[in-house]
Amino acid sequence: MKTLKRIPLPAVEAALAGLVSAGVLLGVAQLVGAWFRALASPLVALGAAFIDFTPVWLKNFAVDTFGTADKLVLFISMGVVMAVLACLVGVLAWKRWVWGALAVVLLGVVMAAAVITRAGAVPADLIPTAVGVLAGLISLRLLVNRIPAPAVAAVPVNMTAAVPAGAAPPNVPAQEPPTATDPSRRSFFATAGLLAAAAVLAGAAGSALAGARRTVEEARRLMRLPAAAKKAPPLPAGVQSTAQGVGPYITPNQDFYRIDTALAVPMLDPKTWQLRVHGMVEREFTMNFQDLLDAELIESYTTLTCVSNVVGGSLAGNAKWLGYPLKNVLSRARPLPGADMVLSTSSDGFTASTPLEVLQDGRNALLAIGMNGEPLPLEHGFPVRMVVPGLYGFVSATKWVTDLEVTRFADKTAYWTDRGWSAKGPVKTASRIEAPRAFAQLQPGMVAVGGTAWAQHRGIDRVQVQVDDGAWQDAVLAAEASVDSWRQWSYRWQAEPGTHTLRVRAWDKVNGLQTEQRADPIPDGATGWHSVQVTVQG
Ligand SMILES: Nc1nc2c(c(=O)[nH]1)N[C@H]1C(S)=C(S)[C@@H](COP(=O)(O)O)O[C@H]1N2
Ligand SMILES: [Mo]
Repeated sequence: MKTLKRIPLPAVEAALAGLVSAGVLLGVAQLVGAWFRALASPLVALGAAFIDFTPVWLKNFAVDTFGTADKLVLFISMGVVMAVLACLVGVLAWKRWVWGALAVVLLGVVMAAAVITRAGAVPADLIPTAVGVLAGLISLRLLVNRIPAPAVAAVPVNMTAAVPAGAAPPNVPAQEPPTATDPSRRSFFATAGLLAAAAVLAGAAGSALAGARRTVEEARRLMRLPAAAKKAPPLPAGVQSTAQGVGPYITPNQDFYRIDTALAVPMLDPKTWQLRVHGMVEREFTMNFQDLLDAELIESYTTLTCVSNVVGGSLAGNAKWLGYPLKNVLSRARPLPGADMVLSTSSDGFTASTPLEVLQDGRNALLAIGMNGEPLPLEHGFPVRMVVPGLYGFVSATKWVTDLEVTRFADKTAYWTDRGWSAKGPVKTASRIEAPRAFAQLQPGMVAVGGTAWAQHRGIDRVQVQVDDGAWQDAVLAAEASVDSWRQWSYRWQAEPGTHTLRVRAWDKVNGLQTEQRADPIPDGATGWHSVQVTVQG
């Protein structure tokens, strides 16, 4: 009988291991990539690079032959090339794990190159590929380990008969080529099936997430904000400290601190966004985004602060907000007597408890849709968030807000209150030195000292600086845009050689001098005077 050359089953399994692991690599990368731009997904970047590298004659051939299906054909050929490579890597890894692993890393480097050479790529775009390669390696290892030893199946069937009778002990039964139902192979196929399913799920979830992100990003890009019915008064000249090194009076959106509990930024389409207003009110109602666009919007300069900010810390930012007064939302709902709190909830379940009275006392408490002339960035609550001057963010600044319940502090508690923070969170008066930086090395002579102080909704009316144990000196206050936003200051210091401590303290217009007593952020905000140490060269 003629010897039929058969591919040994373990080699088929090894190729399958390679295929499945390639799927795991790409699926995981696709899922992680949902948190990055589209071109950070190795599959998308490879596709783009594939198109760039296709020779013109082949492109023309593809267009001539396949017409508008040319891209599809290109991608299918790319898929075939990748599948073949994946099978080869699988076999390689089965023969010699180190070579297989090296081949995966090498292919990972090729994918990384495709990602990083795309226009506008940043190093962080490599994270999806890196995580994907790691997942692919683990998958490959798991599968290769489950392929039974090659010796058994590598022997062609008809060769068994050719082995001299005495070569095998007589009690060894004739060896059957293993089949897929062989119990020793079940573990391999079960693992391969599980991993393949996981890869498909990860890839599908990643694509869906990325798709939602692109829909929402597109909606944001196309959004035109209406003009404010009541504009913020123009910024007075001189709101900026004259000292170099002090941050900008208006914090650019991309530099604005971000604090939230969201693992993935919620993706809310303004077309379907709704705000439910209910609870202890005479009239419950729901409003949509168009209602907000059509309403009389106002602008305000309001500084936002996080309760977790330490003395001298950077968890504060100042922006021009555009939004609809929460006072108007509430007057439409008509709160019932006894209500003293509005519990706001975001689409991802975060809650904040805001005193009702603060939302009704006439300050610029907003359902904000604009931040520094743009729609809210996705990370800062797109399409709608709350902004309330004078309260820390954790009790007032709910991003991606979708629900307002009028209730009582006695009946409901909010996210951070349940975790040991206070139920109410009025901002504490704070001041910080931003220039010079701590541990700066300075030249003797005139040094421009400067920074920021805030006491939202009360306003800052005095800032003083102390050098070592000297007398407190008045700093020069920058212009005040509103009592709801921070106030910068500057101070000219004649620096003499040596190591010095600079200290700052501020007064607000209602409570006077900020307290010197040090307190930790938990449960209701840090207090204490900020100081920095600097060295003046001799
Ligand atoms: N949905 C949601 N909104 C939220 C939070 C959150 O975790 N989830 N954190 C709050 C806290 S603690 C602060 S300090 C501010 C920060 O807003 P920002 O990230 O725009 O600076 O958002 C508030 N709004
Ligand atoms: Mo916060």
